[in-house]
Amino acid sequence: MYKYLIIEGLGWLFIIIVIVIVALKSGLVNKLLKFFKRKKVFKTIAVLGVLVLGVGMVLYGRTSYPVHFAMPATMHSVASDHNPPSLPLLSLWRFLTESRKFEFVKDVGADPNKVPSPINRTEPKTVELALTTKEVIAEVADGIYNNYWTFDGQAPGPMLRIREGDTVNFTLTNDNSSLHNHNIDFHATTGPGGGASVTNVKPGESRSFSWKSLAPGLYIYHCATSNVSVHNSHGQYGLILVEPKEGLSKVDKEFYLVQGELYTQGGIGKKGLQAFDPQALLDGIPTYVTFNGKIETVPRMKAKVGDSVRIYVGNGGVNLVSSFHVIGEIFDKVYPEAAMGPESAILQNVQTTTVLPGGASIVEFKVDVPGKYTIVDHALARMNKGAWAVLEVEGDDQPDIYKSKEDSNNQPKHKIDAHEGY
Ligand SMILES: [Cu+2]
Repeated sequence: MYKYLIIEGLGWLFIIIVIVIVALKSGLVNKLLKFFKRKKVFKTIAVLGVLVLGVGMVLYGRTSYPVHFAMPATMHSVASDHNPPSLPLLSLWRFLTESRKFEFVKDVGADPNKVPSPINRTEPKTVELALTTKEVIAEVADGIYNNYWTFDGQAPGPMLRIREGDTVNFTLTNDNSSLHNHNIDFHATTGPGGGASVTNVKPGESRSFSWKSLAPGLYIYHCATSNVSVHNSHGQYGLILVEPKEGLSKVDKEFYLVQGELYTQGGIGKKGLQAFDPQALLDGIPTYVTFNGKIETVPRMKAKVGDSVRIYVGNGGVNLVSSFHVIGEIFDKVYPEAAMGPESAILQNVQTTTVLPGGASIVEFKVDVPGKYTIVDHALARMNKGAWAVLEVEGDDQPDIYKSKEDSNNQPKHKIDAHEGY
């Protein structure tokens, strides 16, 4: 993953060598040396001194440091949030020297099929849950490496599932290899920080707390260690479903998708290890927008014609509101903002639904026609940044619902749905 940095460095070295050789051959260096020899040393120092003073005054005059809302120094480099803050170069040095401890995760993207089984209990109980915060290196896409901060080595963290009224005994462990402190804020938890105030863990530490789930719904959990947006934009978010007492209707397939954002110094597609870009984070312009942490390479969500499908959708943020849409489908049912309860609205026949940063939604639909269905944030430029996943539906054609009027063998290639271009 350092290959591209080395190639770039060698490139600059070659360019500098050529410039130096040209400068020597053309006599430019000699002219400069003669100039300084002819003048007295004092004058030279005075000229340079005035020059440095001038440049310094210009830079000082142009820079402002508003006391209360300046970007924290801790955000200036790839390894942030040290306490006390360290200089960017020191942070970078620490990352380069200590990141060798990081695990290289082959596939950091959470599997959308990994949804915990429905809860069949009719009574609440005490459940034990645990997560481990871990900083890892993994690919966003082929050859593009990122330093992810994760729950359990994946982004998003594992989907959790409990029942309304359950009491949760939760333990957060921070892996030994971490460079940063972490904690967890469950949006399903009622209490200060959603648990963040009692789960701050240094590398190698564990902390536990218990909480009672008071309200059903689908909730984001995320790291809330300062600077929170930095932790979230490194991949520290996930979903917990609090099933209502009466349970949810049975469906054939359940999937787990969480939208997220990555901010890298290298532009989109730049290969090699990418440094974090705090300015892009502040500007709200992510380099990558992902479903389940990275760019999908093969469709992982599969269903059969006639299946009823439920997708638990979250948005880890931190900046973008998601316009969640499945191309070629209509949601039969949406739990807007993942709200649940007897007085809660359930929407029917919806094309696109909102998933707010730090929020969630539940969509349900029956798949009627075979084919590939691309799932997107319908702010479609984000597709070009990676915000898509594919649901593959197998089964017999359903000409009553959908058929081409052309002979399929004679169809020109460009008429084939561009989204099918795997
Ligand atoms: Cu964190």
